[in-house]
Amino acid sequence: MFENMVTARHYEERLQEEYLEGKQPAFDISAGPIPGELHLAAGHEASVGVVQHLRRDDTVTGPHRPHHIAIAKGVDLKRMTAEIFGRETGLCRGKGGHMHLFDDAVNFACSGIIAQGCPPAVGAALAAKKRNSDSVAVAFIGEGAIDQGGFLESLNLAAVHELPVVFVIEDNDWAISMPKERVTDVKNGADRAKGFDMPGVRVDYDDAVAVYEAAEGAVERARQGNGPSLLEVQVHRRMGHFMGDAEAYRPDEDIERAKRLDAIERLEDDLRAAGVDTGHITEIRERAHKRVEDAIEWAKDQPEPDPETAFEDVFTNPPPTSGTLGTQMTVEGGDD
Ligand SMILES: Cc1ncc(C[n+]2csc(CCOP(=O)(O)OP(=O)(O)O)c2C)c(N)n1
Ligand SMILES: [Mg+2]
Repeated sequence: MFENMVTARHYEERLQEEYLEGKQPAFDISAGPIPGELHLAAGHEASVGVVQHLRRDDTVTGPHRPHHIAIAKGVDLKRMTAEIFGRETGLCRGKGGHMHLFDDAVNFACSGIIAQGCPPAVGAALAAKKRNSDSVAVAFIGEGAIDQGGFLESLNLAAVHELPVVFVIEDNDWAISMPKERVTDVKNGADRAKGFDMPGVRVDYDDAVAVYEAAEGAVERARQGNGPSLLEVQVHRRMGHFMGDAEAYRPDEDIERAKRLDAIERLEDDLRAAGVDTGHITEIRERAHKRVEDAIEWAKDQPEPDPETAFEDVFTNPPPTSGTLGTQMTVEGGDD
């Protein structure tokens, strides 16, 4: 668990550096080796405590801030990095980017659409049940998604059919610039479970071991065929909503608090207190750093996709004259 958390943090710190390359001074979002938006999950690492209970055949769906969850689920780090860098050998041939990682080797997917991981997780759980397998599905969402129809309808369907799903809310107090209390009167997101007659547990502080322990019962309940659960974990957003977010809306003390409450440092202290020596901790950190550097180096070396393949594997009308990129596409039903 510690290695996954350290890998995720170092990975994101390195992505941050790569992302900023070439984007200054006017912040050109399309410039540099990582074009487009980038949402980092630094401060969310305690959530990996849930994933530690999972097997390869279990399904995980992540949100738009997916890296720590993907790493813990065992997504291929090299191909994930190539995807983020928009390269041909990426998980989605460089077309999905960092919010749309898909690795069927370990049953992992994520989406940039809020709460949209919930319905596919319910589908995976239904498939597991119909196949009489004991695999489970876990859907991660942010606290900003707890009023979304996709989430609420998924809870209902999972409860009615007693499906092996665990819904996990990562509560970082913010949805972009919107504080939680301005959009919902529910203080404890796990209370949403009551409306669906399923267990709901909230881990109030950002602690990976506490998350691990809270998730154990929920995953076990799903695996034994006893139905879904809801878990909320308090995490902290150490960075802006996306890279380039100046966070003018956020009080300084909230940013400082997020940086002070570091679940990785806390776990390291716990490991030391439990007798793990410094040499072992350093070895874990070095292994994680090397893995990250190898993945980034490999990804940057990969070819860019051939523009001729732009219309392959996507749901869209074909261009009016095949093979002519840059031609205006016709989209049925309007000009949006
Ligand atoms: C259905 C939908 N509505 C709006 C958006 C725009 N959007 C992107 S991230 C975000 C806020 C998400 O907040 P939260 O769920 O708390 O996740 P966090 O970013 O805090 O991790 C919104 C509204 C979207 N991607 N999908
Ligand atoms: Mg949030």
